[in-house]
Amino acid sequence: MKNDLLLGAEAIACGAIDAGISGVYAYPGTPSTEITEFIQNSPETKERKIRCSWAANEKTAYEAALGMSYAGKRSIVCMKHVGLNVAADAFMNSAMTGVKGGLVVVVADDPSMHSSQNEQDTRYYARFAMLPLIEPATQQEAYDAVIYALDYSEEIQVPVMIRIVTRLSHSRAVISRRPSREPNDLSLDTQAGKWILLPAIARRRYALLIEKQAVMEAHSANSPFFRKPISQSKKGILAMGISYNYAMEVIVANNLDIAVMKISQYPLPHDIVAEFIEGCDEVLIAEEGYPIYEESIRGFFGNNKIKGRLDGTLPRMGELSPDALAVALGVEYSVKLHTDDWVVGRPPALCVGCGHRDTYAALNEALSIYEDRHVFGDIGCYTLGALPPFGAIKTCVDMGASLTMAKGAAEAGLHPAIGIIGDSTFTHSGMTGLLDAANDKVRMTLIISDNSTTAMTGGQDSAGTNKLVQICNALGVEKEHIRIIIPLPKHHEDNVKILREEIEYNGVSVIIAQRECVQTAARKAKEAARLKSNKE
Ligand SMILES: Cc1ncc(C[n+]2csc(CCOP(=O)(O)OP(=O)(O)O)c2C)c(N)n1
Ligand code: SF4
Repeated sequence: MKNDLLLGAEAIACGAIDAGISGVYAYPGTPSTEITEFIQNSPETKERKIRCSWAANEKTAYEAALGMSYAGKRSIVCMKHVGLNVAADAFMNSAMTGVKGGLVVVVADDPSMHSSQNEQDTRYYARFAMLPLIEPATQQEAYDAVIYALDYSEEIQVPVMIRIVTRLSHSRAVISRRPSREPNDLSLDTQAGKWILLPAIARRRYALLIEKQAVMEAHSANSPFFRKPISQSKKGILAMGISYNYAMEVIVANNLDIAVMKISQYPLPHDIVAEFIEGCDEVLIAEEGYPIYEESIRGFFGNNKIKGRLDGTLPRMGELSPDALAVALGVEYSVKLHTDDWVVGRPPALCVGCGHRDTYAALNEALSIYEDRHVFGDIGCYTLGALPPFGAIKTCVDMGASLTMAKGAAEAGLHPAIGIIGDSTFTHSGMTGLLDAANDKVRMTLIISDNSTTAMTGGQDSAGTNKLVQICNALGVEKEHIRIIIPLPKHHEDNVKILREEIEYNGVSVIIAQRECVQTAARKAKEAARLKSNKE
């Protein structure tokens, strides 16, 4: 046993390494990014040649992990919650094909939306796909869960999900690590028809998935992450995942006599949950995320007995906390650090010297002669162009939506119709939209704000670096209407002129604003200096 002080995300990474994975597949997204970064930087990864580079998006990541599973080896695929929307087609259908080598899907949810557009709850997806999900409450459980889930996936022959949340992913605890397991050998899946989801086979596979539900529920009831109540109190809490810690913190601090049942594995083990609720007069359902199980439990046990997010006993949205649990239990408890007293809040802003600033300055001036100034934005550092001093974009919905929304608005009659997208977002979900726009010969302009990195999530490699001109041309944009500008103050007048020329072109034009992110450039320079001084 070896002890390490690790973030929850890093504990997941260590669990995967120690469980003998042959690959990690991922697209960055807070709060999941550190899982892959930890694996990329681990000495074991080099020694064992664990495959670990970033994928173009979550769907390509998921399918590649599925391919590794088909070949008999173990893999994990990691993403933030909204990434699962992108991978959903592959994910849902992989429940039907099943797996060979263990496949664990780690999804990091972001309740309270610290750095996300929504707070969707991944447990819905697991229930939708009828797959098992484990929701660790602590960093140690996160580590243990990956090892358990990879074994379980091979045993039951389906992908197993692990759901973590920001608070767990980004806080540290000491983890005991186990000795590493050897990776699986290459052994291709030869089971006839299993992977060919033609209707006749798919129907059989679906029947098999339904049959497995009882086995999965039995596993949940015997889960190593399940805790049965110690107290016999008639007042109960059904605590799921990390909410268990919040409940226990308040109970211990106030010396309360409450029966707490902890659930960390799904499908919900219905029988033991029903028995617990039947034995109580009142049960608080504490689940981090949507009131998914509260809703179904209310259906069985009625509104009088069940308390939770739906009746306002707990807040309807946002993260739970010991404070929220204390209010729900009617006791005094506060661990709030009054950070407002010593940390001055300030609105987020683009870094000084950032190329996106000069792109927006040029764009705003180029558009100043038009009456309708509607620029469709996207997700990345450049979304901050929505705020003062630029106020340059009107939308930010999901990755890739800038250009397809500009296309739709152009088709509705808007001119100029402009989308602005980052280089990583473009290769993640923008390319197919550009193909549509080129095929439909839409009058619109796409600006790719290319800083050669995925800056917003910490500067990971961007899949399209040095390939954007060829990609746009191959997708049908004419060479003369793919223009490169350098977003620097000294090129401002030229950039405004180029933007105006392309806005007036009656077809699809692309302007690539190309300048490396100053933070990534500084980091690379520091790393190069460090390597040089190591050599000397
Ligand atoms: C489906 C999905 N996956 C991942 C993310 C997290 N994320 C937001 S923007 C972004 C990419 C940013 O890179 P880029 O488009 O190059 O813009 P930059 O931040 O470099 O300006 C990522 C990974 C997300 N919001 N949605
Ligand atoms: S991290 Fe890079 S891209 Fe993001 S605001 Fe700073 S300089 Fe701009």
